[in-house]
Amino acid sequence: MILYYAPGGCSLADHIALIETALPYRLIRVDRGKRTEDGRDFLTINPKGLLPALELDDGTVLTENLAILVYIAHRAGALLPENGLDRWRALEATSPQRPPSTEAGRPGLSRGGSRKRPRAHAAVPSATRDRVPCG
Ligand SMILES: N[C@@H](CCC(=O)N[C@@H](CS)C(=O)NCC(=O)O)C(=O)O
Repeated sequence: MILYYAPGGCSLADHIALIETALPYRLIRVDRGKRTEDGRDFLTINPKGLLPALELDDGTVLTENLAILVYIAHRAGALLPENGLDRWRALEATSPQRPPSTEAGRPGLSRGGSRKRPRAHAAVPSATRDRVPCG
């Protein structure tokens, strides 16, 4: 799988989920001009132009953070309980995630990331935190 990401954006949640589940993946960074680090027009990958996007091994591209997070959890059989209130609480906790920059009223893909949200940052297990280059 390939996670298209930008530093400090909502793709960080998917990156953490990939690390936590130990599924194989690689990262491709997308810049503000919607160009991938390997020189492609990101709009050919996600015509909505938004991150995150997850490219599956067969080339299918999933978009929308919640869908991607549930896909990763389903694929790994981890992170999201199958039944019970814990399942709905996990989705409840996931839904409001958004880039810190939009919380401040500015558009996404800006810098700052989890440094502006020390409590959220602290909630990420340190072993995972140390491996995330985009937070
Ligand atoms: N509904 C989308 C929203 C994604 C979104 O807003 N992504 C931001 C980064 S966190 C983005 O790509 N912004 C770039 C832009 O607005 O051009 C989702 O949940 O995945």
